[in-house]
Amino acid sequence: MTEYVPAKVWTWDTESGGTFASINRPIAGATHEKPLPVGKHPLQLYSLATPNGQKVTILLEELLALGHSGAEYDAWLIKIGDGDQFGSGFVAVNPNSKIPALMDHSGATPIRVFESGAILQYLAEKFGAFLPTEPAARAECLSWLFWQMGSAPYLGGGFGHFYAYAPSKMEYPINRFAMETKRQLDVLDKRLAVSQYIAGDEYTIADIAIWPWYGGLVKGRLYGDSAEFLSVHEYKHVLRWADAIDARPAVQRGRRVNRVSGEEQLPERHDASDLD
Ligand SMILES: N[C@@H](CCC(=O)N[C@@H](CS)C(=O)NCC(=O)O)C(=O)O
Repeated sequence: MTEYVPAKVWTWDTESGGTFASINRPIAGATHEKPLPVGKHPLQLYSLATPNGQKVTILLEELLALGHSGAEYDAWLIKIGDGDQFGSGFVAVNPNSKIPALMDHSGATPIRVFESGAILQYLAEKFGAFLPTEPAARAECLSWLFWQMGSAPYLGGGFGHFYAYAPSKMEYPINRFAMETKRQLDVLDKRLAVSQYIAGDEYTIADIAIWPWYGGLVKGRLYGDSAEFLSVHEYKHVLRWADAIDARPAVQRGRRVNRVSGEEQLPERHDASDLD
């Protein structure tokens, strides 16, 4: 194999290959005019059932299960493989062109929220649920929420990308990101050995943020044979926690919203009955 020698200045003139190569580009902003649809509920979600997308639909379904009828929402499908995230309407809600993105039309002026962690915090504060108010418990919850936001890109963009999506298998990046992913799983395992949920005795937005990624990983739902490759059976406290969250009815509902592959697909959700 010939060694890659970087040019003095990087230019966008080569096809990188691999899954998602067609949507990757080094510039931001809209590529085409496309307004977003708006449904009947105050909360309008534009998303896809990836782990980042599932965080928000799980929280919304949990809020509805608690009786917060104001959390009713329309969930519109953003097909990232087709470049919907580069439409003008979507870019106006999220200048970073990534799902999930939320519009709250409940007040006099619509509010946009992007970045899944910010959306979780916004909704938890709006409805006063799944985010403790006592300062120490709140700090613990937000610390783990931000831990997830900083850590999961090493799992998804690092390990998952090179293990499952890159055009060829390369030992150096797979080794580096497998090591980091296992370190992160051990962080969670040690925490969950002494705590029922991530932030303490209560189920919070920290669990909702972390579960679709790390729960999905130990349940064997991400990146082909990665569960075996990473020996996820070693993380028994993570497995205990992942199973407990998996069993929650709102989690099972939230996971299905905006799903367009596999079983129980539900491209859009506009009413609770769509999931029944
Ligand atoms: N930090 C962001 C990450 C969102 C993200 O990476 N979304 C992916 C899908 S999971 C996406 O929209 N990718 C489309 C693209 O990269 O063009 C968040 O948590 O909301």
